[in-house]
Amino acid sequence: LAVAATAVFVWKKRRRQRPPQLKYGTAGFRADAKLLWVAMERVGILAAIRGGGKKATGVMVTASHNPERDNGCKIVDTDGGMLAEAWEGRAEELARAPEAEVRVPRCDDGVVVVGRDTRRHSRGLADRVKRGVARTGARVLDVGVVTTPQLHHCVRELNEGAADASDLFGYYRKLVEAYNRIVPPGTPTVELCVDCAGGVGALAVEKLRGLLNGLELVAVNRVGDVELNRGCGAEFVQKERKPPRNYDPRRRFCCIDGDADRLVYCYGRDFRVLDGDKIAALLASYLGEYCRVGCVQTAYANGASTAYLSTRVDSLATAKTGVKHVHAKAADIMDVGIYFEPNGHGTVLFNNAKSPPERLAPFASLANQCVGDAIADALLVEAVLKLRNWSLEDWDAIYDDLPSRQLKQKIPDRALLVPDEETESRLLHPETLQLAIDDLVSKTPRGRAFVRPSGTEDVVRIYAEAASQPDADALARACQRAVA
Ligand code: NG1
Ligand code: ZN
Repeated sequence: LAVAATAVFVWKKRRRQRPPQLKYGTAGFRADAKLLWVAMERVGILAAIRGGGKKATGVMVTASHNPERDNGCKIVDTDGGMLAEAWEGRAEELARAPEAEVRVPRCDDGVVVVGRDTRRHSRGLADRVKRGVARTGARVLDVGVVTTPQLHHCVRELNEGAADASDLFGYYRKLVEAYNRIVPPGTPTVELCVDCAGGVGALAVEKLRGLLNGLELVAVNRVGDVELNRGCGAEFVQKERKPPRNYDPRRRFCCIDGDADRLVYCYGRDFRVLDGDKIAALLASYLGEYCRVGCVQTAYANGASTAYLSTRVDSLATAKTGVKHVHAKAADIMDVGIYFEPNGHGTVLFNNAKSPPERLAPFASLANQCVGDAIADALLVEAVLKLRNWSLEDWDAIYDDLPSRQLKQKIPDRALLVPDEETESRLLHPETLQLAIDDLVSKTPRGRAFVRPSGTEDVVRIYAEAASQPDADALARACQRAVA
């Protein structure tokens, strides 16, 4: 009896315990995988509730470009996009609540599509999500190891009436057909090495091999070749400006991240990086010849790209950091809204999807309309380069990046830094820190700098650009000292 009583006591205590107080950040919950077990089950419940017992929603278990030890999830809304911001608070409440306080409604006719990346703990965490979904009575559609954009695609397809999108056949067919409509057969073949960061993107690259006119994709840094996102992938290359592992300057290279929603290109022995800003510029300059184009950037966009775009697009806007913010603005701008964060996350939205100009129709099916998709974006870039008959050097030469530097600084409580709501490029608090940054900027030729708390890592991000690299480095370091 005493043993049973102890067991009941322990069980009751556990039910009253608060799980880790996670924050729904820039792109969902993200933390050390060990902290996520409870949250994942709650996320399953929330996703089912969001579907309202009728529609499909999705949960992708991934921590994207973060180190292997981290994990997280991205909740996919009924339209195939990211979870509506208004629901983030509810997701937080549910993830943080003691078990005894969780009320689980019935969502019998809903479907939650569950996918995961290649991390060791992703399968177990996805099982937790499934358990949460099952508690609501909704059906789980497990699509296994997929890229984040593939999961978004599945959700959208299901809600648009597809019987089953889980084999991804429709996803690949759409890409191949659209690309091959732009690039005719018989076009001389270009080889493109895709640095897959040791992640799931390699599976998609393999699927497309041999199917694209004039383009042979080669997966480099496949699952198991390297540790996920370490010394390779889009985040490493864009932030560190260093060649990824297994880089070969004689071959054409692009780099994607751990869940294949970011893309940057790189080339040469002097290692030049063509980032998301340059992808946006390439696509805007081409599409702008046929329709009215708008672009959305974040404060991290290189000043030279902003100057280039400002004279070439019909509308240019700045949004807060994070895809959900740039995506929303791009969906509301001109016929075609292009957004790319410098880190390579972006896409082209065809806002009058019913009637894009004839010539652009295949671009409208190639570009992922839900979220940034590294694989689709690489095909867009390759198609435009072929149409223009441009090399990577030609593309790179459209403008010269201003020298810039990004740093991170860990502080005891990054929530003390409150940026402005509009673009997150100024601090409202602490005012003294913003004044110190203003002072440093004013002393730097062509200087620009800002700091903001990251929404995906426990750090403060520091960005600086200036007329010369030493000046950009010095400005970034001085801001870092001011933050620390
Ligand atoms: P945070 O950690 O909030 O800066 C990062 C990226 C965003 C976005 C999200 C989601 C930078 C400077 N920030 O957000 O652009 O991609 O991750 O993945 O690259
Ligand atoms: Zn990613």
